[in-house]
Amino acid sequence: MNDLDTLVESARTQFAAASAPHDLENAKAQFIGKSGRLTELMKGMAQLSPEEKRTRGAAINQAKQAIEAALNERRQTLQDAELEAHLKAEALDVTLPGRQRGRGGLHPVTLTMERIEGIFGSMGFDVTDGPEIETDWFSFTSLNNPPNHPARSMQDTFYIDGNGADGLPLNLRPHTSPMQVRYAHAHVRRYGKGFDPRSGRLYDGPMPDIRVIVPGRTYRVDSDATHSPMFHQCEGLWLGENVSFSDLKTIFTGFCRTFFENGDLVLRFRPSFFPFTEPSAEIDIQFPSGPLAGRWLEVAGSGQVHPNVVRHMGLDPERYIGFAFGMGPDRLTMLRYGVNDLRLFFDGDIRFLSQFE
Ligand code: 2U9
Repeated sequence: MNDLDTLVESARTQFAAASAPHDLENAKAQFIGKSGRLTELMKGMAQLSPEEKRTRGAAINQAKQAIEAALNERRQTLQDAELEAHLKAEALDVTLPGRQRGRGGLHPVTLTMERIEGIFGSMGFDVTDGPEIETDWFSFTSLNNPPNHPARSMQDTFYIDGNGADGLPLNLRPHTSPMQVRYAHAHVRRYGKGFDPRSGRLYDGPMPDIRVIVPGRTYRVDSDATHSPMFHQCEGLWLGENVSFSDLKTIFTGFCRTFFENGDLVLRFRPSFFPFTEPSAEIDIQFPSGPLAGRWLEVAGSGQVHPNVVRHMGLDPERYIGFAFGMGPDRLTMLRYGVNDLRLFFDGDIRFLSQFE
């Protein structure tokens, strides 16, 4: 074996001994590279004759190729081993169930709103919603709210910078009543004094009753375990030529019994006061059995629409009469599910909310 064969053999042995890529690169430097043994041998050719240089050069080149081949082969082996170990370490259990996308659910208050809409919808009520930023006229004046009433104060109502078309500050609606006035205006324009395209004449015939509920977000300066600055309301209105307080009792009793799925539920209409209704009544319910049995629970306010409010809708209060009511879907949700802190609905804690899906 000549010196070159020995060198190649030595390289092969050392490469085989390298068990990690960086060991292999260190071993490589001993043979190929600036101060490697092959480079030393090349330098040693300086003294040889041209004939000897050719033969020796070819032999060294051959040795170099053999060493490089051994190096690449070992590199590949180590790479394969590394990949193999990697794959083994992160072995996938293909029999595990896939990661599922979490199924969303409706918020408990949304469920209540949809329930209310369904029940009143089945009784012939239209469902509508409108702006949450309102003018002074729609939120207060049209609803017969006197100029210095505390509900209009900054302690009770949120105001917005800048003024509405009436030059007065805009407010975050403290109830959904403004939308009922807006709805009534549209209804009156459409049926009351509208243009009849067939006859070309102004239409002043009988007007279908206004029958609508307005569920939505409302705002008041108030915050504790039972009040949130943003809360929900659902108000209702039925106005026509012959709508009485007893219709209110029938409608609202039917609603409560359906909502709470209890046909024996008892209602009490307790005299009260609101600027927009006269007479007015607070509505209480009583469960004959169950955890809340025997207690009177307030669920809504109601009353016969005040003549001034009827006039502000563009209708003659001598001809049109009806009732309105207002309730809090947040409170109805608390009663239905037995929740005692309103804030739980608005904290966004999925552990609480997912119970209602
Ligand atoms: C028009 C005329 C009258 C709606 C009414 C109430 C009584 C009422 C509140 C009770 C507590 C809502 O849940 S609550 O915040 N509402 O007591 N609301 S009568 O009266 C109207 C509405 C619109 C045009």
